[in-house]
Amino acid sequence: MHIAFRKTVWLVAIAVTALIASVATAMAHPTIDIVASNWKFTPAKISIPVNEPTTLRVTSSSGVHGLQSDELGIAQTTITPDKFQLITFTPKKAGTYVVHCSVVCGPGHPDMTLTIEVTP
Ligand SMILES: [Cu+2]
Repeated sequence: MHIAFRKTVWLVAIAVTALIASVATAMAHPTIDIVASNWKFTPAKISIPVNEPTTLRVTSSSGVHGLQSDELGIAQTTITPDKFQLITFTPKKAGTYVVHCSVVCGPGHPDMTLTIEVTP
């Protein structure tokens, strides 16, 4: 009886610790929503920490666009309307990266950028 009670307390303690750890992880790495449209990314600028995995959830509200960055380790991703895609990468170096839309999408394409600030 006494041993069973101690075992229960121990298991509850482990469960609470695991819950706190998973909540802390989720808070430290929130998924960032990015909406591409003709011809901008919204938000146009994001800030993320260096050396930590970051996940972007991208979609388009108008037109077909894309994201790609060798420097940041973002593989070519074509962004299409009504489809949500997850892009996970880990920036290795702090700095400000101006990532251009990687799909020729029309007259506003040359100026369509997403600025990613990687903080130390
Ligand atoms: Cu474009």
